[in-house]
Amino acid sequence: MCSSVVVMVIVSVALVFQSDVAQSINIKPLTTLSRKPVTYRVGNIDGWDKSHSLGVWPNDKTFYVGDKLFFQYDYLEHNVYMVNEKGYNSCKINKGSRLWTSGNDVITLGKKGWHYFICDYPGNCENGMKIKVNVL
Ligand SMILES: [Cu+2]
Repeated sequence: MCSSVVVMVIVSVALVFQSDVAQSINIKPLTTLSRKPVTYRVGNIDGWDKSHSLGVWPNDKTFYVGDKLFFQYDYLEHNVYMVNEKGYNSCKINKGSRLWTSGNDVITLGKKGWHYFICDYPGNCENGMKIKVNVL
């Protein structure tokens, strides 16, 4: 008699505890964008420059919508065009591409998918002054 009451109490306590744990797990689902936007300095210490191997610069990074690319460069020798894939591969400006020229350009990655950037000063893109980043 007495022992069955004790068992019931233990079972009830266990059930309450269990439902608390289940609720706390369900409160906050994980999302892919679980961090604040990040601003990346393109080319790290070298900046946006043809002396740097820019092609591999994005490889160890994960870009999300809202992140920014900071292009720093000598505006008398370089610029930044956002082009399409064909423009990236051919190093030629396509219709609808966008241009930045300040030497201190912060460009927001506003949507998912591939983004392509090149410098269109003669020979620069052909020598590796271009990057492509995939935005998640
Ligand atoms: Cu250039």
